[in-house]
Amino acid sequence: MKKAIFLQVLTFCLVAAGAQAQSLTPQVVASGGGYAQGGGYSLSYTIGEPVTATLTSGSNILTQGFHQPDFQNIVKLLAKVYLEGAFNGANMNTTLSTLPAFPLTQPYNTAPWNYNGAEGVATLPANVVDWLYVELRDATFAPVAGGKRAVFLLSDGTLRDVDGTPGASFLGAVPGNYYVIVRHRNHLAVMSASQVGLPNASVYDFTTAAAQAFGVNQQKALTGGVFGLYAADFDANGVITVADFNFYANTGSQTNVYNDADANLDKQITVSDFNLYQPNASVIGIQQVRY
Ligand SMILES: [Ca+2]
Ligand SMILES: [Ca+2]
Repeated sequence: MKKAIFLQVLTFCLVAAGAQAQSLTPQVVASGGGYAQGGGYSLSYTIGEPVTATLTSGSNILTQGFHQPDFQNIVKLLAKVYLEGAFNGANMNTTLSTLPAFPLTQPYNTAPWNYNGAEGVATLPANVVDWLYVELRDATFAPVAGGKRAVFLLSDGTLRDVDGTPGASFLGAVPGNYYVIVRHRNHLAVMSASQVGLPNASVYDFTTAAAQAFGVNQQKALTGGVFGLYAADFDANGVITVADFNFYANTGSQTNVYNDADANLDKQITVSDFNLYQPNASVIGIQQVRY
């Protein structure tokens, strides 16, 4: 009897290859088998076990027995975004993630997102700015199966999945061309200017130009010639209006909190957050990102 303890390693390697993953650890009785590792890949095999499926992705081929029964496509997105509120001229502040109350599970399970994903971690990775909620849309901007994922935003603007790998891991999505929507709790959401072929080997970089986001005036020019999401869409409905001011005003001053009224993500709700709202009032997100 050979325990399939290699599965986690196998999962990691195949995710890195933009292929498949699963998470079961069942056992199987087989007449023989083995395990090998090298070059960033691991392989296990059993002899005498019926093959139940053959999976391919790019140049990777995997035949699957019944002790590896639950493979699921993972499509990887690599992207980079800045949040105006957290941006410090070079990268983004990670002040918020020093809070004891910083959530270890994704916070987009409330209105307006109502995303019920189970993304969470036991301990935060390094350099976390906050959680993001990322969506894939098809050519008609419609949601796609498996096209929702909450991930960490790191100080350099890159994404970090809760599975420990760079980027966002869309479980159950299929490789293809997608518009990518990036949402944050209190910044104006953006969508990629064009469809992005996923999995992507090079990062889709929203920060290099306003026009990396779909539509006119959907990103703000930041210090240093880079661009980021507009701060202070406090109610995250895709437009920055007096309703956002009211959200801020009704929340009132607070310290050491994880709260949507904290536009600059410094754990405090102060006039600094209003000062981010004021110049951004009346910025309107494209239809695809509005709730
Ligand atoms: Ca709003
Ligand atoms: Ca603040």
